[in-house]
Amino acid sequence: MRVVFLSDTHLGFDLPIRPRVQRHRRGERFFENLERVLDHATTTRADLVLHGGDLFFRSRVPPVVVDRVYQRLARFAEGGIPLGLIAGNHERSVLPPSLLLRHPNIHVFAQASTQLFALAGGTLAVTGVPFTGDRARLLDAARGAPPVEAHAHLLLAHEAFEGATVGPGNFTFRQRLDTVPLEALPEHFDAVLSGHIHRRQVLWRTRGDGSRQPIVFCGSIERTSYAEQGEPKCFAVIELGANRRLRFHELPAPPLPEPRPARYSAMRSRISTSTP
Ligand SMILES: [Mn+2]
Repeated sequence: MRVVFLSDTHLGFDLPIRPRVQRHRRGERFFENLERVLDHATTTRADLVLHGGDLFFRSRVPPVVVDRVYQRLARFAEGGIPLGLIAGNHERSVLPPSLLLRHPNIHVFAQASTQLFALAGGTLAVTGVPFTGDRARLLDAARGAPPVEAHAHLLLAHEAFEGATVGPGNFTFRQRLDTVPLEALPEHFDAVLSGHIHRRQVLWRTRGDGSRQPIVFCGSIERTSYAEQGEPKCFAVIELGANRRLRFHELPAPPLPEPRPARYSAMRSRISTSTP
C-alpha cells in the first residue's frame, strides 16, 4: 500500500481576485506544486492520497478559488485514486461545502471518524480528525476510534505534537494545551500523519514493546512566510505492509524575495518629514 501525503497547501494565498496593487504574486506557485503532487500520485499509481488540512489559506475563501480547487480534486478522483481530506485551523476545522466533494472517491472526515479503504495491497483504516488545537480532544478522538480490522492503521491529524520544531530559531512545541504528547498516542496506529507544522520532519515515539511509531509532518507545499525561508518544501510517500518505507519528495520552492529596501527608505523619509 502506497500513500501519498500532502498538507498545508494554503490555496488562495497571495491570489487576489482584483489586485489593487500590481506586484509579483506567489499564489500560482501553490497551485503548481499541488499539480506536481497529484501528477506524482497519478503516474506512480499511488493507492491513496491523504491531505492533512489547511487546504485553503483561510476559512472564507472566494467561491472562484473554492470551485477551482474542488474541480481539480474531483478531476483527480475521477482517475480512480481515492482522496481523503481533513480541515485545518485555517478552515476553522470545516471545509467549505460543495457538491464537488460528493465524488465517490473523495472522503472528507467532517468529524473525527474512521474510514476503511479497500486498496490493492489490502485494507487500510484511516482515522481522520479535523483540527482541534486541544491535546485532550485530539487524544479522545484518536482513542475513541472504534476498533476496525484492517491490514494497516493511520491517524490523520492537523496538530502540533511534542518536540515538533518550526522557524529559524527552531521553536520547539512542548507542554502546551495545544500540543499532543507522543506517549499518550494509541499504539495501534502504524503511523501518524499530521499537517499544521510547515517544516517537514519525523518524530519517533517508542511503544511499550520497543517498536517505533513515526509521526510524519510532510510540511507545507510552498513557503507561507519568512519563517520557512531555509526549509525544503515537500510531500511524503508512505509505504505500508511488509516493506515499510517513508520518503520525502522535494517540491520547487525558490527562496522568498528579501524585503525591498525601497520600503524602508520610504518609511524613513516619512519619519523625517513628520519631524518639525
Ligand atoms: Mn498551515
